[in-house]
Amino acid sequence: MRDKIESLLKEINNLTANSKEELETLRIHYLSKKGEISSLMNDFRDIAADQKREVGQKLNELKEQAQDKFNALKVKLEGQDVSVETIDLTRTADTYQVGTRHPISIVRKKICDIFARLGFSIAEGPEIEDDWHVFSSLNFAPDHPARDMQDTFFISHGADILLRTHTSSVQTRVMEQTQPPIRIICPGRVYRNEAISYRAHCFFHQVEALYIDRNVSFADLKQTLIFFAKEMFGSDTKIRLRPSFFPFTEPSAEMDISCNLCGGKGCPFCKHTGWVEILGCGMVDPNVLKNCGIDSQIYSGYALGMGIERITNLKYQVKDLRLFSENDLRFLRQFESAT
Ligand code: 2NM
Repeated sequence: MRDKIESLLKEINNLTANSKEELETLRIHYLSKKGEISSLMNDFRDIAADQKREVGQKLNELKEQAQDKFNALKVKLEGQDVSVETIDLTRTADTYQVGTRHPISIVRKKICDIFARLGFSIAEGPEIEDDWHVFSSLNFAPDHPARDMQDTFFISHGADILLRTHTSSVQTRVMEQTQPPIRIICPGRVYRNEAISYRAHCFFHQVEALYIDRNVSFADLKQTLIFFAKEMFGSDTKIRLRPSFFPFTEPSAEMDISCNLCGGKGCPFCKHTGWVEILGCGMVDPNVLKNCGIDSQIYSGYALGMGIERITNLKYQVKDLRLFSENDLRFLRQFESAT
């Protein structure tokens, strides 16, 4: 029996296998229930008692070595065998499912970047505001319709706490806290009490710009508007200003750009006028400067405000405002390649 164990040990040490099938044949031959080692285990019962200890040890050694050898051959085969290789190093990598920027964020960033290049810095403030910062300081008359519950969301009526209806309230806060020169843009969400439809929502997004210094004139405003329009909509873009009215500016104007769909020739989008309205602007009313502690004898300024949704519609022809707040992935994924 000892000789048999010795010769098996030698045999097993010299084993090789070139395929999984070969290896399996070897496993059956040596390690299965009816294999060589099992049959030696059976013979072991008949061994003389005084030899059991020594032969038993040898037998265990053989079994362990056979198992180790088998495992080693298996590892070696799997490392070489291309048919079981699961990684194809020549394959194109999977694409990552990255998120997309929201169209409002894309356009807000573009607007802010243009003004940043003119030296404007970003200012932000609270969405929950008080009457002073949203209306009174900005020269809104006590009976102005915007103060009506029909138009504004009030949080507490007595204390005059409300949701801001424009980001001008941020500019009030900056004017109260800093002396000119002031050159800021205020992006943010604003709220108005409107019935929701494809063309109106109870919240939307604005960017407002404010520039106050000595000798700021309407000509400065106009140059800024021309620069902005060309940067935003392309260098062929024309602008036109129409007289308008806002409580916080005098004089006030609304700006149209040549329709960027038809190039000004006239199409259904611009109602065949060749122009589309994109923002309001004007020279800051001296009353507003006074209310915020700025000497209107020394300083003057211009301000302008635009709805981001409006600009986004122009750039991307979104037909229904509600798409901006529904988080429908079929809509949002269309902006995958935009920055
Ligand atoms: C607009 C149109 C015209 C505006 C005015 C001010 C402030 F605070 F300086 F008085 N901020 N923004 C303004 C002026 C906003 O939005 C259509």
